[in-house]
Amino acid sequence: MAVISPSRRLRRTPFSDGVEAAGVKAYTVYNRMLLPTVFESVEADYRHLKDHVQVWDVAVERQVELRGPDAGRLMQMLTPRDLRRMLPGQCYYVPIVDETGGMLNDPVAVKLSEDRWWISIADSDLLLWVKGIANGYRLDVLVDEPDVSPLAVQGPKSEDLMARVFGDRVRDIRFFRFDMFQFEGRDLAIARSGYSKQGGFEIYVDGTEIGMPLWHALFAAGEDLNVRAGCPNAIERIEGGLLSYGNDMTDDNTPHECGLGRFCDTQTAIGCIGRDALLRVTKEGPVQEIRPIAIHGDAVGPCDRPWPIFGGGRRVGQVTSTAWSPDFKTNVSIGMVRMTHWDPGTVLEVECPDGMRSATVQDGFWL
Ligand code: THG
Repeated sequence: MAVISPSRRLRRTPFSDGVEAAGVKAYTVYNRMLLPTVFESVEADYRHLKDHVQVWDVAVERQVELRGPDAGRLMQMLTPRDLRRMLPGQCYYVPIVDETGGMLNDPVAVKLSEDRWWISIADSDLLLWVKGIANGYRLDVLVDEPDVSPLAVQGPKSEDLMARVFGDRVRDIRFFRFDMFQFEGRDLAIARSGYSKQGGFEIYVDGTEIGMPLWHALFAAGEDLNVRAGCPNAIERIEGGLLSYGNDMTDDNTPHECGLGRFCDTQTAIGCIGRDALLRVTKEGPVQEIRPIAIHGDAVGPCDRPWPIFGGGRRVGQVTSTAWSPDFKTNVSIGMVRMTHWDPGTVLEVECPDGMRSATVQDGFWL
């Protein structure tokens, strides 16, 4: 593969200097920004993530900030998850849907106060949709992208590393909650969250200037913990069933098809723009749903286009993410499967680049 040409459109992050010094080997583009994908190798990064602690430049998780008296009302217009009981200090994983109930994004909503929210977005231009809604409905709210860049600290030793830099109070942060901490005199929100199942934190770095100082402080404090630069790991996130917007689902899918029905309260999410559509399509339940699928045989390459799934000679779905798992000794994958073939144990055929392979619907993700 060729390299990516640098340009202003392809944004660097506050941590890009550190990422380069750490020897990044590959990037992807996410929200028009660089996202590292490989440091040593995907397999070596995976092993290190599961055994030690990594610092991830996930600045690509851009924030859409809502500020003003109508911020809460606007937030509820965007999602079918009922936000009425959400308190400042909480984070919610929220499907965002359009007027047809199609998924526009699957961000983490961060409630800073009653009238200030961050929407920590996956890879789609959500800012434009949110600005359109705010202006079209003449809401009293400011919508913009602040200079806030998440830095994730992930892995089994992440709590010890974070305590060294921010104090023992980080140990008290509960899952999907955040609290405020100081670094070099600046206030930072730190949440117990992150795009891995290994445990960890996300630091919402407010201001590009403190990006590299914080990066260096984490590495200096974690030398004896074997801290390394890392990134969301393809193998680990498929094993854990963490979905990737644009890969595993698009605006053609409802949250229910994506297995995100547990994050929808469509009856009570009054004001949600996709509510009527979702009430209609969810009455009978989805006819296809995301499933963990083991693809048999030796390691298949990464899935860069949907791979058709067949059952009984008919097309019954598609595989959208794959990786060879060293721990489970199989190709772990995520696919969308029609209801006639989605039961655990169902044997399928997947059209992989190197030919047809047999595959089995799993009864859960691998974690
Ligand atoms: N953190 C933050 N922003 C993000 C991501 C993140 N934006 C982009 C992307 N990741 C959004 N997608 C996800 C997908 C899964 C999760 C978070 C964001 C996730 N899911 C957990 C799970 O499924 O087990 C927990 C969900 C819950 O119980 O609430 O963490 O990672 N800031």
